[in-house]
Amino acid sequence: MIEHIKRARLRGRDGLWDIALSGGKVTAIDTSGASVSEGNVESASLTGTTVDAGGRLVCPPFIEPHVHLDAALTAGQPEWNRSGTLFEGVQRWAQRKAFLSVRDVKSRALRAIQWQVASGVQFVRTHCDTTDPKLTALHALLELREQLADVVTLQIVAFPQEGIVSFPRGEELMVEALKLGADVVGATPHLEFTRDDGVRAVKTAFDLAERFDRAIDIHCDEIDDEQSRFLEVVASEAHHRSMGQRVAASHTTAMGSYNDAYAFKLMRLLSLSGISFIANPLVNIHLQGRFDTYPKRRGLTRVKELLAAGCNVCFGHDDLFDPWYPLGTANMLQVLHMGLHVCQLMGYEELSDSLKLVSSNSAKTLGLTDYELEIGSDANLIVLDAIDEYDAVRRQSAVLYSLRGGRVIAETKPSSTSVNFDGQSVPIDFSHRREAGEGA
Ligand code: 17E
Ligand code: FE2
Repeated sequence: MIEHIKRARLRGRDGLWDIALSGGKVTAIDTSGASVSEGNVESASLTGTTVDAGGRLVCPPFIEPHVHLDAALTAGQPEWNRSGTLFEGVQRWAQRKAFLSVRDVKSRALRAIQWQVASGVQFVRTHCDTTDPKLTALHALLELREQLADVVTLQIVAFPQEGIVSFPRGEELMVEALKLGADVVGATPHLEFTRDDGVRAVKTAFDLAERFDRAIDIHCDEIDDEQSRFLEVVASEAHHRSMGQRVAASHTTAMGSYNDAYAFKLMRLLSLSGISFIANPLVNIHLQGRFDTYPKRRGLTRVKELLAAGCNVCFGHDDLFDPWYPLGTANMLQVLHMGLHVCQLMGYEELSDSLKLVSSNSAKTLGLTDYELEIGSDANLIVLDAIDEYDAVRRQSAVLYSLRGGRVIAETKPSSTSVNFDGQSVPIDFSHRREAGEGA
């Protein structure tokens, strides 16, 4: 068990800090009397019950608010998604789904969770396809949720990939999934056969959430069709039922195609409703725009505008080497990096304040309490190989240590690189701080 973290940098605070941990909680955060040399020369280290952060950034853990662990690591089985569309992904997954076993799902999901934990994630919301009469994947993920509770908090969404209304016994399977213990109610209104079916699916999801006292996370308008308008239905249901704090709209990529007059009108309802948004930059930029020639749409929701309107927005990875996405290592800084580019959130303040998109904002979306690094909160934190937030984002810094309840659950040794210039070996430090007085 770690009892002290020395010489830590903290978000939103100047200087260096010492953090005391005891009984799985943060018990003190005090100004450190010590100093640290500038740059990347000193690294973090662990001796006995003390982590010396060496001036590295210490934050609450990363959060994965949207992933499909049931499908993780199945890309190419039995066939690759060659068109790169969401629709071929659904078709390829249906082929693979026919061969699921509890063992198969558990071993793939476990591997994916290990990758997540290795890059500092400790809270995961996973979707789990309920359009399988046996609910095999759900049984597997429910077992993992209990078995891995020490290292990761797993929320499972009952996710009807092929529809609540359009799939045979779709609603019954959702009910069964919730009775078995799924944490969150999902829906896929834009994939239902008709507009009316989509509206019915959304209302059914809200009814089920009320009946079983669960949160809601809807795959909503994940399509480039500018006429896909289920988000207004989700937001209005959330508003009328006063459920916004427990509702998330995932993807909403059609918002990137709406005309500005409609988007303006919609924005008021979105703010009023208090719902959260999850964009999935890696997967949205890959799957959307596939039916366009040029100009080709980016297919991401209006992240910048939603943030400006005061809405809560966070980023998810969505897929790890599966029918919808052939890459991925579960690193949320890679997700963030893509999102900042595609959404053009590249101003200085936007970059220096961007970790919230994979941490604090995600905590709000998932309804996590006790998440921030404060006295009295759980001793869950990560030590990043970064001198500040901006540095972490620019370098996609490694997580040197991940602590859960004060216990080290992941560790990465920093790599070192040098160049040979003029016969001299020069150690390379990719971190960089703009010096006062430098430049204009
Ligand atoms: N299913 C879906 O409908 N949309 C996605 N982005 C994934 C699965 C990954
Ligand atoms: Fe998804």
